[in-house]
Amino acid sequence: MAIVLGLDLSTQSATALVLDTQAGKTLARARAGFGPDFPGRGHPEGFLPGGQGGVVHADPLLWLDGLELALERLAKLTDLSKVDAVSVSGQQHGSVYLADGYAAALADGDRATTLAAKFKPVLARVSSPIWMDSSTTAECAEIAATLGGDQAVCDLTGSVATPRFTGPQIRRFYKSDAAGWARTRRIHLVSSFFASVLAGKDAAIDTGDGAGMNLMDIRQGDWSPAALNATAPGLADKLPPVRPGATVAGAISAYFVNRYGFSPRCQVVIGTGDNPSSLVGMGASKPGKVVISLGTSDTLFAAIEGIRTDGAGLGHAFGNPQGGSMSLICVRNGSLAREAIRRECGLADWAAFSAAVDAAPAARAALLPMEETEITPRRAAGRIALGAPTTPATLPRAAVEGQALSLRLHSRWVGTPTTHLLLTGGASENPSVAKIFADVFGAPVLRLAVSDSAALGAALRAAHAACGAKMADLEAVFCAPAPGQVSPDASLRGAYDALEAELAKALAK
Ligand code: XUL
Repeated sequence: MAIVLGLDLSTQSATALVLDTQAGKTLARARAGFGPDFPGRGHPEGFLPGGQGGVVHADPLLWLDGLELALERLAKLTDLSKVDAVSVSGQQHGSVYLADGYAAALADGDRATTLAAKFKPVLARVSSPIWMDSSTTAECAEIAATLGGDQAVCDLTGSVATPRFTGPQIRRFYKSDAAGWARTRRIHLVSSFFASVLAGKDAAIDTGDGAGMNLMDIRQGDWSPAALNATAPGLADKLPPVRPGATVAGAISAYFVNRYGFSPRCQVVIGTGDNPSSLVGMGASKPGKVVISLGTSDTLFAAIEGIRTDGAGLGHAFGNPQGGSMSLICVRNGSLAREAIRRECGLADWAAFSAAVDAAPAARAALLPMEETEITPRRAAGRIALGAPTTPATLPRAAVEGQALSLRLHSRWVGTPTTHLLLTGGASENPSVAKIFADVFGAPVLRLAVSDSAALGAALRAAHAACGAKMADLEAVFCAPAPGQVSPDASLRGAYDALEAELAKALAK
């Protein structure tokens, strides 16, 4: 058993979590927020504001600075020389473009030059497109046309060509910036970039995050030559290999030894996306449990037997870092919409929001709040009202019910009944919200005792892949649900079925 470090590079922050797997304890946790900790950088929410035409990019140098700040804080809390292995979780789909000289920057062990200073001269593209970007509709259509249509892309890669996915983003870069494309020697995902930075050399992309690119053959777990050719010429040479999640990249680089005091024996396990990582961190890497994560984006995901794809083109099949595959749907208007409704109703805080939810009758009025362009369902900003009309008093409950109903409707393609829901993410701490999810899905809701499920998943993967720990043993200790299951109210089932049918009808129009 071992001391392991999990790092999560998410949209808004870098989180570091150290576990002692022998003692079954969390030793330390540190975080750096890209907005709050770097107020001068102009990224209040972790990405560059004001992008036009659906463009949403972030600054990879800020991510590097965030990692360093989180590690600096961590080093004050725990002895990093004791860490046996580390792995990474990263926001999915985001990509980093590196030019000649990047391998030397990765290998540079000089403790006096920061990571950002090492990488600034070797970025082939100064900003990184992230998962919130929706600017690649034309590129998606071009890729789909070359590969034989939406269904063909979905069968091959596990998803229809999807604007936020890395392949369409790469195609847009290739089309719009010939010089930048020519400069690009290596393209990494956020997760594989940070695993490479830690290992001091190129690390592979895992099958979990690789599936979020529209470039990987989901059945082979390797790049699809047809998808690469449909995306950009010469792409195969610019990508690292794809490997199973339990692959060790090598020992940690001299930089982390020299600057933060890591042991040169510390092993780096390749990274994965934040959703596949959360699947592990929630103890749901075997089929049977459905996870709903209520965060900046709301996601619903589950380990699945075999591979299933969503003919409607909204759901995704990703690799499961522990083997097999996982389903995922992603809703853009998560916390953002809940916050907007809270402010609109003049509710000062979440306690007031919960009180309003509790005071309103269940399953009467529901409303799907899409304050920004939505990706599931694919719709322009707007609201869909269901059932009885809402009033300011019933709006908070109606909005959460609408979000839960939409997640239920859009996860039907997965085809397995939900026996247990595991709820995570900021809003899951709210008991009223948890109760609505139990009632709408007609399934008991459990919450994880530990927050930061993506960072936890990274730490558990490091222990499993590099230190020989058994995942089942780790899950029993670190993924135990918090006491108190929230049970569904069976008498509401008929009313929620009717509201879901009404939503399906409204979306079919
Ligand atoms: C999943 C997705 C988001 C990001 C958020 O497909 O786009 O959940 O991974 O970090």
